[in-house]
Amino acid sequence: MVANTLDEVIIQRQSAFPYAKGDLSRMLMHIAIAAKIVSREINKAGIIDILGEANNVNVQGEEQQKLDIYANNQFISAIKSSGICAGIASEEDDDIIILDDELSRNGHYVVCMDPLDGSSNIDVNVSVGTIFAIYRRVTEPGTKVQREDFLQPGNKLAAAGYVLYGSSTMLLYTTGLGTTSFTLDPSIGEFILTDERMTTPDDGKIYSINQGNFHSFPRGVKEYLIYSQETDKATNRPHSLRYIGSLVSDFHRNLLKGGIFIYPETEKNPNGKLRLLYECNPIAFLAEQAGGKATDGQGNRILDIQPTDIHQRVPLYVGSKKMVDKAEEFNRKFKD
Ligand code: P6P
Repeated sequence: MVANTLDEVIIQRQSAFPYAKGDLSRMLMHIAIAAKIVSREINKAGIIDILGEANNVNVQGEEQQKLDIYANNQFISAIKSSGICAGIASEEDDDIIILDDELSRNGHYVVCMDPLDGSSNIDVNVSVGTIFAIYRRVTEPGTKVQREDFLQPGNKLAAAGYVLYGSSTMLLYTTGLGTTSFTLDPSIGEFILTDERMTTPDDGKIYSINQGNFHSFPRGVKEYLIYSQETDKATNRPHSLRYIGSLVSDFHRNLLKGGIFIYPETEKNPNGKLRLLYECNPIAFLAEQAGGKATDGQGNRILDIQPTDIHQRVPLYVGSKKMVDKAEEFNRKFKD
């Protein structure tokens, strides 16, 4: 049987898409094209002069890496060429990007994206990722998009996904009908179906958090980490801390093996570090669609949070349902 490519799966499922005019299909295919181009550049970054810092600082106050800018440009042009996206909110751009050509202005969708998340890891050859979230616009097609088109809760998402540039390049997406994964076969330039409907374990032994911030964590998080390091009588071993400082990589490992990723409030980031629109929401959507859970640690479902700013940050507790519940139990018990 011929292996299913991303395009084949998207088209086969098109009938299951709401508003199945093929728009969303086309958008996902264009995102996949940009992913292949960025993957090629990342995989030869050590050879060509594209590593290192671009002597620029983005809206987050973070040093922009040359590949950050390259990836941002590739995804913007690929999404724009789909002709159905009217605007983009990117981690790399202060404000929304209004696509105001005739075709785009009539587009029914907007995209929120982190074009290259974890990019500070590029120079040390640690996996990085692209994260995207697709909404139907709420303003009238034919007009310029407004910020309200982007400030929608994650429960309104039409689709979301990520590309993981790791030992292999993988693409995961969901339209609310389960989380599906593909692996790039660079020899034919196709994303090949890997898992039609992913399910994440209900429980696990892996916790992912930047332990270096321990002293500034809320009391409940500290107590949960102490609990996680105690030997589990059933298995006679404690949990394992796995953290490589690249959200997509840390999340993807836990999605497959079972685990929890936590980025809570810290002194430096009192609302957590990760951005709601283009990191937490898409990751939460993928997690829930694979049977996992994603909250802000205080019982609020990430996908129900009403955004107020395109670069808004929220605390993120995401992964195996029982582990998220356990961490929240400690937050309730040890409220600061
Ligand atoms: P810290 C990368 O910069 C990122 O946005 C995520 O990919 C990652 O999970 C997090 O920040 C790491 O942050 O504070 O632990 O270095």
